[in-house]
Amino acid sequence: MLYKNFIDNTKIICKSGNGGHGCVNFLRTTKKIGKPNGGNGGNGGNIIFIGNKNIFNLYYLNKIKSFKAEDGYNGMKNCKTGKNGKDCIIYVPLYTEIYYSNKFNKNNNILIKYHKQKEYIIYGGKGGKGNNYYKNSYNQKTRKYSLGIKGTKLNIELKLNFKIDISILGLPNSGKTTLLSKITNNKKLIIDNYEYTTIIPNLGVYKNKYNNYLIIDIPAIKKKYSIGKRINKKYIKYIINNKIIIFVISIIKNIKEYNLQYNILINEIKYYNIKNNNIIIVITKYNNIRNKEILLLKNKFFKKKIKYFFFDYKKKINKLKKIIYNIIN
Ligand SMILES: Nc1nc2c(ncn2[C@@H]2O[C@H](COP(=O)(O)OP(=O)(O)OP(=O)(O)O)[C@@H](O)[C@H]2O)c(=O)[nH]1
Ligand SMILES: [Mg+2]
Repeated sequence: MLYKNFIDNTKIICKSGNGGHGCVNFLRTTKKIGKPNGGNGGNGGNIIFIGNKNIFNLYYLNKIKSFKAEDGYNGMKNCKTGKNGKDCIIYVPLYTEIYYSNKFNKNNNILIKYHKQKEYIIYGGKGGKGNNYYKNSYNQKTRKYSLGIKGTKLNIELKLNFKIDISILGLPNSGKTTLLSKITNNKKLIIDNYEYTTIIPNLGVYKNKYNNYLIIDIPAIKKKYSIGKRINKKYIKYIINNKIIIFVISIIKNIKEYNLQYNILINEIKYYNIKNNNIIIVITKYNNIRNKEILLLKNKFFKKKIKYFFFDYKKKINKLKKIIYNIIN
């Protein structure tokens, strides 16, 4: 099963609301037509972007594609101003970059950095004036009014530019997504006993008592290609400058598999010039490996001062969390 939910850039179309029209009306007292009393139109709704720390994805925006704020209401008699149109509020993840051009500036670029940051990207059209507005001592019976100004339609590009704290790398079916689900307590992730189940990164939040950390499960490193062609280039940006990289290595038949997979993973990150002193090795699927061999591996880690964790998906991962905690805090 595929879990296609991670979209990190998208183009959407947004339109602010039209302004309501001004109203032409006159006060009616018995038979006489009295003074102008047509009200102004309401303003059209704005397009507003708001940062939200609980969203990590542009998936829904990418699905909807087109956003429109409400039009302002027309003015009414008795000098009543029409209601303003409702704003269209678009919630985006932190570190979303918003690109758009308008008549004032060709290349606008706004970065959403914090929770609840509010950016008015397109203002709604102003409401028109009613004839009450245009009356004056010379013209007590004016029928003059103005139309509301039309809203503005813009193409807007959104790009996620967030910083990942921890990335999980490994070969197909090694248990990367299972590990992410354990660290983040997210049971909704798709875990399956097939290779390349994850084809688009899964993103999660690892919470400890001080902070939230973004953690990413990168689609498996392909086995066959040559070095530097196994991690999809477009995911490299998520692995650069991480606080921690976790290598998930499954040893099913014997511990020789460890060296084989470790070399693939380390060569790959070296190829992309990714330097990280905090690599944690997580060993999975070692149920059939004899204790003697496991001890050998543990000795090797100890001698080389490698941080490691033997993962059993049925058990708690407190020890791993402690290792992560000691590095990050
Ligand atoms: N025995 C054992 N099975 C595990 C362990 N971790 C994961 N599995 C199983 O291995 C299979 C693959 O797990 P995933 O988490 O989907 O592996 P993945 O690395 O994300 O796989 P891809 O996304 O396809 O690359 C699932 O059936 C898991 O239940 C483990 O520590 N021991
Ligand atoms: Mg997976």
